[in-house]
Amino acid sequence: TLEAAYHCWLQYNKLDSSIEEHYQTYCETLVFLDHSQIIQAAKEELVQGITSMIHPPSVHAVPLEKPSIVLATYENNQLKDYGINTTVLDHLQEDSYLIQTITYKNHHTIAIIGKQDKGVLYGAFHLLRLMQMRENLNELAIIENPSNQIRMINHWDNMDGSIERGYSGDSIFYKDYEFIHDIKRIKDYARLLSSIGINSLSINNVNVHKVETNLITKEMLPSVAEIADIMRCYGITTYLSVNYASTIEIGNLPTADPLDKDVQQWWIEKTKEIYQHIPDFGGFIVKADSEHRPGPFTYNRTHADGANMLAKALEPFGGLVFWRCFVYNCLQDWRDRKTDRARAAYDHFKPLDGEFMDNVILQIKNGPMDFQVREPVSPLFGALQNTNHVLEFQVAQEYTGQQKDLCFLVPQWKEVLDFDTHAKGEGTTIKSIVDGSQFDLTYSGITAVSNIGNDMNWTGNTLAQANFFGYGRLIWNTDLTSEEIANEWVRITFGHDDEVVSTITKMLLHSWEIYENYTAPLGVGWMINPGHHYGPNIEGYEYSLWGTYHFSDCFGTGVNRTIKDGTGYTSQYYPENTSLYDSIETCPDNLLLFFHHVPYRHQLKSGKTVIQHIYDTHFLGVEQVQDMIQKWKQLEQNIDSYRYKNVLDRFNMQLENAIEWRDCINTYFFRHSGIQDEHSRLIY
Ligand code: GCW
Repeated sequence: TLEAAYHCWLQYNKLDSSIEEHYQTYCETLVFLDHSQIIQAAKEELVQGITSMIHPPSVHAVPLEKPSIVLATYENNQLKDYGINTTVLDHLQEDSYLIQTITYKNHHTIAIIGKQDKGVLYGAFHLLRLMQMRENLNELAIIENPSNQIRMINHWDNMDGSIERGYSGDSIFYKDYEFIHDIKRIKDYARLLSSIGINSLSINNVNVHKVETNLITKEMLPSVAEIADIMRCYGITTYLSVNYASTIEIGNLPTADPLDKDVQQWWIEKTKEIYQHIPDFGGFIVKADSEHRPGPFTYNRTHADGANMLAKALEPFGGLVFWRCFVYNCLQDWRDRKTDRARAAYDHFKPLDGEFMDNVILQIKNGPMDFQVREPVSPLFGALQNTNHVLEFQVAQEYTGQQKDLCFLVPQWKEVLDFDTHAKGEGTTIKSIVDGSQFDLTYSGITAVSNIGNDMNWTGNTLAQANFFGYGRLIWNTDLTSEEIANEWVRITFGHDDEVVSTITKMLLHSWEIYENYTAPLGVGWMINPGHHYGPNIEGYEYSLWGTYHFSDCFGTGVNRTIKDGTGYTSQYYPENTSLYDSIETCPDNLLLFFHHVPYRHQLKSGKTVIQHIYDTHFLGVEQVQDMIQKWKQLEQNIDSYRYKNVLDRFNMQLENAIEWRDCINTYFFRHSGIQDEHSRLIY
């Protein structure tokens, strides 16, 4: 139903009587031993959830001699009476919590103890999730401590209401250059975010255009504060993307030189003003000197100069600067074979390691290019050792099917997080770098581009809710498996019918591979329509300025990024990975064309030639989409018609897209190579 689509994984459907009886013992009574705005949110959520799953609970503020759910922060004195040992929380992160089943004065009791009130809220959501999952509650002994300290989402919303790379309607925050003030929707969004542990949110596009530059003025700050007020109740800190050249655009200064005294003073005053409106304001996100955005390069200053200037202004308030490393030459000449866009982030930022203030956090995309279906990891992870940084993923499916095609990205993100950089020897995984532990970073974590909009179901394709959910769950606990996350999402979103659960879980888990099968092959990327980035256009970017080429000709295809006779990009990794990728013998098949230019008859490790692999995967990809559609149709009776039809419509678009990709790619490579398909299938 529409309701189910809207509430995503917080539907709280009525439980069947057998399980209801089991939960009833605990759920009659809620006891809140502490009080705060955030605990109020936990209370509302538990009351709402339990009321709709079972029946309305009674709510109290003092211990009762009855079965109950009791909630508190860990320093609460009354916990002694309950005999709960909370010392495990001493050394855990501020967002940690425990959930324990105990006996209190001979009564069954579930205790949810947060290190702070945020932990109480996370614990409340956790308990509700256990109930949605039909788990037994009799012997709970849960200790949760988030893997990452910063767990963020970045919006690319513009104030005209559009969303850059948005595939699910318009902004929930803005319309026609005004704030919408839809408090109910924003609150429901905050609930979704905090239920999966997100604690930081930036609410406008990193490309800060004319009107949005004014978000930090007294005219607009009250409306930003209104959003921050809602987010605060759910433990979420609000950030803004700012225009690096604000001093010129709105400050009446002739320059944005970071070493200019007036520029520095302007930001100091401006920041003070922001904190008068939003006392717990998070700070700024900055895209500078990238894709025509202004930045310190104009004044011959470094990115450290630029970032530190803003960091100084924010420092007295504990504010942070997220400074993006997506800096490259977007006006490249395609004839220039020396410049390699993949090298850019490392070349710009590695030399600056250690020069940034402590409240600057560099923000690095997972790969060196731009959220392609398959890329190696950014070599900056492991290279930066003295600078705080976060990893940036893209939940929005810009290059992975735009929420028409199904592409569950958790498996991709896991590959990134589990990648061994070898920075400090074997086992220096990316997840252990971005969680701050390897290099003892003050600030660290993960951020991502949002995939939500004002569509009724938030994400366009209802199945794309799994990426939103999965992102939060994974960055909270980077050891969860893709299977666990997919299974959990399907059950709490579509219920527990065996066929539904197993069919949709399998679809999710295979969908990335399927998408890869029918799109750009073997890690080469791009080959999409310029501009909107949906559908095939093999040479769409081949003679353009963007640095995204594949160099296919009648002999072969792929980008030579080796040390000997390529761009030398491979040298940006630690030796183990440099040699892994540099040698054509050891380079993994799925990244072969990212690193090497090879003849079409080059033999892959799979035993197939490159050309035959291209044909085979593209025929297979379309068949796999057809198969998913068949399987989805078999679920018609078990899924409400609104969501059934929403997904079926998207699958039909995906099939059209996959066929177009298959035929364009196969035809292109057949015509360029002149090599026949071994199975003589139809190629045009
Ligand atoms: O992926 C590219 C997108 C741009 C985006 C840019 C960035 C917000 O195509 O739309 O701009 O990356 O990350 O800054």
